Amino acid sequence: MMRCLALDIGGTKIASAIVSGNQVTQRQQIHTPQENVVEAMHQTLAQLLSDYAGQFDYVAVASTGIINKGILTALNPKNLGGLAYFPLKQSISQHTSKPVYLLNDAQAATYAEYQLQDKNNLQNFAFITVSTGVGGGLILNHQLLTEPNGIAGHIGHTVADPNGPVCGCGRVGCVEAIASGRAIEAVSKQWDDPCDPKEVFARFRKTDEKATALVSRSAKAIANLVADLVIGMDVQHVIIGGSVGLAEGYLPLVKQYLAQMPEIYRCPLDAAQLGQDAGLIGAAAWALTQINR
Ligand code: ADP
Ligand code: BMX
Ligand code: ZN
Repeated sequence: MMRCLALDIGGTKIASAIVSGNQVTQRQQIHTPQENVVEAMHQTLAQLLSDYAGQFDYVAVASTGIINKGILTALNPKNLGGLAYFPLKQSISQHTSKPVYLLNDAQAATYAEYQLQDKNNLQNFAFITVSTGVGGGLILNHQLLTEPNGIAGHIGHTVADPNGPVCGCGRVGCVEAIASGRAIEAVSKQWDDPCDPKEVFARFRKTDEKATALVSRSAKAIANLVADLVIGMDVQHVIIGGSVGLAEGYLPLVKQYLAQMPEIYRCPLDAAQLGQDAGLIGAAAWALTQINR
């Protein structure tokens, strides 16, 4: 069995592990650098490659940002401490002679979760991560969309409210500017009793009014995004991941908002079965399809 060094680079955390099939071992998790990001990212990757030296046959990276030809271009640089451009493949290849494969983090998670579905009866499928940002991946006609520019699936940057806040990507009112962990934090840190998103959810579960309104605003935007996927692309099933998406009480609320829409806009909605490992497992598995191409 081929051993993969899998990395999942998010706006908040970087997970790493050795993945063989669906077996995840030696998992580590560190914070994503937020300052001096270019230098810190090179150093972090160098450290990870040395930590796992000699234990893998190939490297697979799931990363936040638009991943095209080995380059990371942030759509929303604010999610990466201002990092807008990073030569991800080159940075890693300096430290290993093994092949390196890269794709977007949400695309990777999409691929992993799709493998667990009844694929013959599921033509169009999507995954949404509600995390630092809001990411997504699309399977259309059984195929994960990654070509031609790595952009497909960046559905967090469709518009939820044209009168909403300016998104870090420069557009006004993106889903990400309303629903993401960062969007929740932007509001909750301004409260008289400020708190982080984790605490917002704790208060929401105790039915605090402000917290409930903030979580509901996020869940409503995600429900509308699901409806748009169904009506725009005949998506048949959507999976939700990310620390906000998987937070207790969140998915039921999204389902509740979706249930209020006309039936044609609805589809089954579930939590990521692989939880926080979807990106790692998906990157490892997708890379194999590239090796055998
Ligand atoms: P990444 O974006 O790096 O993939 P996560 O999926 O963990 O990482 O998402 C990070 C975001 O989720 C942050 O905005 C953080 O505040 C928020 N978050 C982390 N833990 C929780 C939690 N238990 N409940 C709700 N939100 C959380
Ligand atoms: C942003 C964008 C996507 C990413 C999504 C979720 C950047 C840096 N990232 O929309 O590429 O998939 O966030 O990323 O522009 P995460 O960091 O929340 O996991
Ligand atoms: Zn945006």
